[in-house]
Amino acid sequence: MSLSSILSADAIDSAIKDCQAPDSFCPKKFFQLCGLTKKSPQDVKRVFGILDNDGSGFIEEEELKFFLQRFCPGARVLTDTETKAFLCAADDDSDGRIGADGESFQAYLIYPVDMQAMCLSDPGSV
Ligand SMILES: [Ca+2]
Repeated sequence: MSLSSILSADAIDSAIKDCQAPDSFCPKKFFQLCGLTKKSPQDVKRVFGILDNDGSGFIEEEELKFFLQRFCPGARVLTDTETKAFLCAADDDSDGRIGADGESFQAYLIYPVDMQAMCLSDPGSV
């Protein structure tokens, strides 16, 4: 199981390219660009499972850091600022990780609330 069996390579590519500059990563935009927001809840759950590299049922800070590399092995790691903003945005019970069972992950993807405000300042708006 890999992300490329769920998402198209082209979409992943454009999502990765969009956030190549450090601190330009916006999770909501990334999920839109890579096509995940159009996927079924089952597919979103599968993606969650891939991002949860150690199978703990949660996406921890350390796993979030390598988030982009799960999509594309040559991608950069997220900066501390990006990791913390991502975590903060999707961690709805403030336990320092995203989970369980992909619920807050899905809620974040499908029903984003005030996510624009959570996005890091966008230096070169695309
Ligand atoms: Ca984990």
